[in-house]
Amino acid sequence: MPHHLSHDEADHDARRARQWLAGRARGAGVPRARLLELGAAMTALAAAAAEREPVAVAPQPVGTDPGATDSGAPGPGSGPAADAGGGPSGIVKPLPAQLFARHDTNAEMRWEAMAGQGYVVPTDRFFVRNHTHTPRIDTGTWRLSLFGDGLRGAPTRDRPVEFGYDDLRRLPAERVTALVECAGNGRRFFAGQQGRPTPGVAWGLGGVGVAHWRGVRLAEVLRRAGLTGAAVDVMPEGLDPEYVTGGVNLGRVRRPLPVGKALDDVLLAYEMNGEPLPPDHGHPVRVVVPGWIGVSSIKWVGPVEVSATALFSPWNTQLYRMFGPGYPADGAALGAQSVKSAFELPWDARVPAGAEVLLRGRSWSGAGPIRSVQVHTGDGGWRPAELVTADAGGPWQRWTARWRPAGPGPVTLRARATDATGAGQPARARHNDLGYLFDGVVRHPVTVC
Ligand SMILES: Nc1nc2c(c(=O)[nH]1)N[C@H]1C(S)=C(S)[C@@H](COP(=O)(O)O)O[C@H]1N2
Ligand SMILES: [Mo]
Repeated sequence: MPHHLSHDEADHDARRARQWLAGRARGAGVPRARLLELGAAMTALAAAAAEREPVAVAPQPVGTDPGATDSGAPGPGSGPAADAGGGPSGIVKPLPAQLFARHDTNAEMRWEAMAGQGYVVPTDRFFVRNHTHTPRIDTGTWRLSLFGDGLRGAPTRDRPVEFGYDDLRRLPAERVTALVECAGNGRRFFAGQQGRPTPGVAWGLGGVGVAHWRGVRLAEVLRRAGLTGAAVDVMPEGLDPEYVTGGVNLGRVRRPLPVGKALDDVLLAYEMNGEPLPPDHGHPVRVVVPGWIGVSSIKWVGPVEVSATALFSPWNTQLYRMFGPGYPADGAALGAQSVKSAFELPWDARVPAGAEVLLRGRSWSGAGPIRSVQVHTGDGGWRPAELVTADAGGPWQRWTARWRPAGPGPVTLRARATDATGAGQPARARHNDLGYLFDGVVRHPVTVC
């Protein structure tokens, strides 16, 4: 399960941004002036959120995604208590409170739901990140439609090269174990630990999961569709509803990939953990882009543009970029996911005094395998955790640490990891206005009793 890092997303995005600003590319989706206004609106929302929100780490945070309200989804206030029936989230699978924390149209995995589980996250507890809602798509009428001037004969969006579901299933299949993580995972700790709330879904650490994916390589399909040497970018687009945020319709969820990455390790997945892809995770087919931020892995993929010129979408220009003090006015590209560590324990877990307990957790990084993990149990400083050797080189790393809590009372547990590139976890994450890529050490409260 090696990491694939042959194409650096940050470099790609920075280069594309320069071309876009120089007016050499097309298709940003939203006029530049409008994007700047939208940026100002989001900054204003961040400021409003900062005034409104008390600085607290609650077991069930309420989402503050400004977009969810505009897109017809339930707004703030429709927390777990208000819509416990299942419908309003727009998510199809059951969301029992012991497995998920709900944030409007999204569902966060509770880390205690991974206690006693194996390497992958079972599908019933895999997090769901939906900009709008899960669409129901019939495999019989579904088509993957490729078009653009990077393909032989330059097929158009109206007359694309099509593949049906059965066509894809007849092509050579591949299996990959890959991690999908939202770039906003850990966002609520910018508020809860650092006193600076940001807009966006208020994820704890559960906006991440690892699954076995099976499907056909995007490379295989691109070649059969007539890929030419002129192709530069490939942009898959979802069939879920258009996303409206801040009063702007950003269109369907889509994000370009450089053709090099598209030909390398990107999968068109039709199975997750050995079953047909379930509705919430992209049925019938989704893109899986190993090593890249979650939004690259487009669910319910339909159209795929293959272009001889650079492509842009709001998801790589105005959203999913680092903005704020210390970043360029046009934002900085998001690279690989940051290093994170989580205990497989409830928030505010109760732990018996006097007996030895085995703490379990996982650490991961988008930039490479985890090399070492340390834990801190409130007494005696940092010490090494024991790594599960079978996981070496994989997309995440399980670990354990023995602990004999002394007396009754509150304790703060901490874990921090270092990846193969040497990247670690600072005590405090560097701030950015939209709250991406939190990498700080999370302070996990437990009570010894
Ligand atoms: N079509 C479409 N694809 C999408 C999204 C979406 O809302 N629509 N969300 C993206 C984001 S932001 C993430 S983090 C991942 C989440 O995948 P999951 O819901 O299967 O966990 O899907 C990505 N693909
Ligand atoms: Mo995401």
